[in-house]
Amino acid sequence: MAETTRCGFVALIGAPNVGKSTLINALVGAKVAIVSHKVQTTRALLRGIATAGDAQLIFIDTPGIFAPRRRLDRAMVTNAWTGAHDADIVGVLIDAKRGLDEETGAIFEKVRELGQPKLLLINKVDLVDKPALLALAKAANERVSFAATFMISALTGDGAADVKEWLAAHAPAGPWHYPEDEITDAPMRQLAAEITREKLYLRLHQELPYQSTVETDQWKELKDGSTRIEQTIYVERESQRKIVLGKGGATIKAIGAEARREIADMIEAPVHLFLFVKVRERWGDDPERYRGMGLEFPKE
Ligand SMILES: Nc1nc2c(ncn2[C@@H]2O[C@H](COP(=O)(O)OP(=O)(O)OP(=O)(O)O)[C@@H](O)[C@H]2O)c(=O)[nH]1
Ligand SMILES: [Mg+2]
Repeated sequence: MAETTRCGFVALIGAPNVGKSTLINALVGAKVAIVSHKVQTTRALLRGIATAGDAQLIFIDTPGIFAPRRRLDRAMVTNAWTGAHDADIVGVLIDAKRGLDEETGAIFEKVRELGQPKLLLINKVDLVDKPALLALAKAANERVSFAATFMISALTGDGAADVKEWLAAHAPAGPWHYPEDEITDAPMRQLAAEITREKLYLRLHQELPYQSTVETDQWKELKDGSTRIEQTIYVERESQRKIVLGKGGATIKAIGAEARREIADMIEAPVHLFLFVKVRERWGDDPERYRGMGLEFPKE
């Protein structure tokens, strides 16, 4: 068996918001990574696992790469490059509409130094005309030597099967790393916290810049088959806490209801979700919070 199987680690990297997490979900065929229209949604590395023929493909979702300013930014960007360095193949996503802007150019400079085969994935092709796409593919390939270029729409799933097929053919030979039916390596507690963070982002994208984080504090399977989950949403200021709670607690209630529904779907059991909101000034400088997110705490 081991002689015929293949197994490849594929990191997906790119600027914030280009659609890396959306693509992971399309490739895996299930939602494993949270997605939002805000930049810097993904924080830690998350693996989504797919199979294609005799190949197991382990996709690594990474935080968007940008010029970091704050401590949390630095942790995220370092994390993204770590994901790229550890992979067998690197998929570089660009946003077809944004094209080769300065941020993408800076990423290309560093991508060039990576030794692994690199794939160019031009995403969001549903938003642009074909001639523009061809020009973009040409310009990108002049700057980095990509092993192949794919035009895809992670949102509609267009082109995802071709990407998978290419990766399956180019993954190194070897035994599978995960059981056949596994779709992610992230623990349920972490996925559940991410789901709540996604609902928070989707509901409060204007009011709440991304200074919030969610942790699962308690996870208890009850005798009646339901699961009791307690989570804490950390914000940095009292004013943000008020926003998350909303008038008469309406906002937190709505976030809780949406998160509860999705978590229940994921674990296929009824869920009682209790959300708490705590102000933790400068949680972005608190090592304890980084552990919860699966990030290294940068010294400065
Ligand atoms: N029109 C269109 N929108 C897309 C496509 N792929 C992703 N998006 C949207 O782009 C936004 C960002 O998607 P994400 O998957 O969260 O992007 P990301 O690269 O993981 O972002 P970060 O984690 O913040 O770095 C979301 O609103 C997606 O719905 C696509 O193919 N077409
Ligand atoms: Mg993401």
